[in-house]
Amino acid sequence: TGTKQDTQALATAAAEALAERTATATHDLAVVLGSGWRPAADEIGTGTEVAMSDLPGFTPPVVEGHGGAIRSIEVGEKRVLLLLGRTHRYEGHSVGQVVHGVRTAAAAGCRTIVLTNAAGGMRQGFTVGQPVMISDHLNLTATSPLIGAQFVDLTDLYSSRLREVARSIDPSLQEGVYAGLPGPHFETPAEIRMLQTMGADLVGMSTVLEAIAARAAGVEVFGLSLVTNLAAGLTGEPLNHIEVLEAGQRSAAQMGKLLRELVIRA
Ligand code: GMP
Repeated sequence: TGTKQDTQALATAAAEALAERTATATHDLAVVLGSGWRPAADEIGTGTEVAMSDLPGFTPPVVEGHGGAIRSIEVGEKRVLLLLGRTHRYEGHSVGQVVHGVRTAAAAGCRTIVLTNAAGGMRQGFTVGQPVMISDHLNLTATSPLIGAQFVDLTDLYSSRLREVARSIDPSLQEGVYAGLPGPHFETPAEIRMLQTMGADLVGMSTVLEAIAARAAGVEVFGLSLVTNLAAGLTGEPLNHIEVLEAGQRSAAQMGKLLRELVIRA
């Protein structure tokens, strides 16, 4: 993963390259679009796009549905970085690579980050296609981006202020606890029952490490899951990634509008 200085230097180099390529010295806010969220990008805005592979420290994602570009856009008064595609541990990448996008956004000046993801819903009443704000998480990846080492407080990691802002846009928005697992396999039904007992409402394979890295960098975090499927064992149907991407497609326009409004008011 490299030392703290190395990872910081790499993020700074990526931010500098990004500033040059987008002709924008600093950005205010970043949005990471997770599995299936890519179709929502154009609803948020269009602008100059830079391939992640052209920036220092980025690894092109290998899983379908995860792009690999950063778009610079203006939304209202804000200069926004849209990260189209993210790096996951299950692709064989290091924790440092997984959080490099977040560290780059912080180095580019972003004080706020919106982390979106596709997740399995575990709470009674959750339906496919429903957006759920993340109120807190269970980091079950058995690792941390801060190894090396830093003690960091994670109280109110998912900003209650930003959740309030989102509720002012859509008062019907629910919130829940996200369990972040390493993947790449989906859970067994027994694991889902365990996670429910542990207090989780949503389950996925991303976000938690990025949220921790963002907090360590002093960046305010908003997390938004799209329930793309009900978690393993809840419907009797097998799970697959295609279903996850299709659920994203169907909700893209609605999710894009919500994100755009959130970015304006954040
Ligand atoms: O389809 C897999 C992708 O979507 C991964 O990147 C996961 O983060 C996310 N995902 C969607 N539904 C689920 C689920 O039920 N369980 C887990 N672990 N990940 C899910």
